[in-house]
Amino acid sequence: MKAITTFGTALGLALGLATASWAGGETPSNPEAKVYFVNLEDGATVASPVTVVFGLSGMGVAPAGTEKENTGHHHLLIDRPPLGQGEYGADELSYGLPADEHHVHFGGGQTETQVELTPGSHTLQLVLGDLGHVPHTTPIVSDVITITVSE
Ligand SMILES: [Cu+2]
Repeated sequence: MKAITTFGTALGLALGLATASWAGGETPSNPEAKVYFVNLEDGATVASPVTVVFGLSGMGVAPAGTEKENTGHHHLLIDRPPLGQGEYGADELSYGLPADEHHVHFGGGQTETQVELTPGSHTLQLVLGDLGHVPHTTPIVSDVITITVSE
């Protein structure tokens, strides 16, 4: 993932494509599709580990690497700007999401997880990625929610 991202960044700079636009990668989505948090609401107070259940309508879940129309796998963005924003926002839309503590991939096709979060306020966002971890065009993203983890 790191290698792909680095290559993508270099390519983007070389071609002068580092412009921010609300487009994703080469894989088309169903623009009507929705990804959402099933069990968490914006403003909720929860205990860690936090169970997060991913909802998807209008498209299907498939493991990473699966070439099948109208499918993707879930990614959980933790404590970072909304998809497409921030320093690498344009790159991640075109070249894919990194894998680190702020970007958790569910390439096995999982539809829920448990995350350990420190007490305090955290933001979460769900993003569907294609077989190569790149957001679709149109990107399928949830609202960013803010939750509070109790002591
Ligand atoms: Cu991924």
